[in-house]
Amino acid sequence: KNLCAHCANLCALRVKNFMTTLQTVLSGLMRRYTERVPDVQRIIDAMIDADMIDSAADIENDHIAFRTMGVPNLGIASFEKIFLALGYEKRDPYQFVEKKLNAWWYAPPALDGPHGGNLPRIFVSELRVDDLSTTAQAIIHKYTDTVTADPVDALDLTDGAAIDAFLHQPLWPTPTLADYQTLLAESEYAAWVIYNRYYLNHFTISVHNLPEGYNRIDEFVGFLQDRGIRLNSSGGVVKVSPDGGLRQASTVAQLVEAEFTNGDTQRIAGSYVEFAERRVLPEFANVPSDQLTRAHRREGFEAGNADKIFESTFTTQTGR
Ligand code: OOG
Ligand code: NI
Repeated sequence: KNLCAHCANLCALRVKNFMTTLQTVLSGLMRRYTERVPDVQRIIDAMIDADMIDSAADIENDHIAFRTMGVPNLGIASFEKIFLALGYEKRDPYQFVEKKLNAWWYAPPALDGPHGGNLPRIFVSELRVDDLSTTAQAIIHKYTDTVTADPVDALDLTDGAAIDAFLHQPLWPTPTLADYQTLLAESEYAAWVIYNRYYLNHFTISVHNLPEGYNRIDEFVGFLQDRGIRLNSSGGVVKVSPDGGLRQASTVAQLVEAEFTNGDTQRIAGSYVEFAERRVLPEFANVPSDQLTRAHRREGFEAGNADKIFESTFTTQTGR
């Protein structure tokens, strides 16, 4: 499916088409996300001000994340088709029993060229709707049952503008404030998705590629705190994988003025920003620093870290 229809290979033409489509999708996501999350520009400006980068283009986006409802026609099974068609590869699953979530991560196409090697990974999670109370399930289905066929099947996945429009369109009717609040009391994640849908949940600054003095997560977190950026404290500000190789932190989600049905409005959690340091694997400890690539660093994700990062949008963090 990812191969060229003409030559049956991942040829230069096919790669070029992936890149064009992907760049359209990624820039559409980042544009709307930057508008919605003032911390994004604040952090970029602070990084420029500290001479870490010349512009936003110097930031490597480690990964982006999306949330979905695990119901027929939606969920990971539907959402992943978009990025699989653009050359992404499905990697490892993760489970979050307490939060009733499943997740997978996807590796970007290993395309040669100036940008291909450093496209963001993708982390997609879904709510295990069947595991919620019957009340919460009924609320979710009231909205999601309006989706009667997999909407991704109707999309032209070679058309970046069409994918961009799809990701930012309301897939189901706007919820009532009462339904939002009932969901929030049982599952913060459910409430987030019923309102925010496929809005980009976060992008992630690769800390290890920043200049010396900022390229360790503790240094970068100190910099953010000095500049007054509020960080998720769940499980400690810096989350460290058991192997020590993946170190992550995130902001507390910023509030957006949500408009519910009947003109009700409320400030609710929107999206946040994440920071990741991927350490060089022990077997590559002797590789000179100017020759290090992604292949030399800790890959993938870590369930224990992710479990706490999810809480960046929870009222336990936003209400601190
Ligand atoms: C995703 C939380 C997990 C990571 O990098 O492990 C995560 C979410 O909040 O939807 O981002
Ligand atoms: Ni993340």
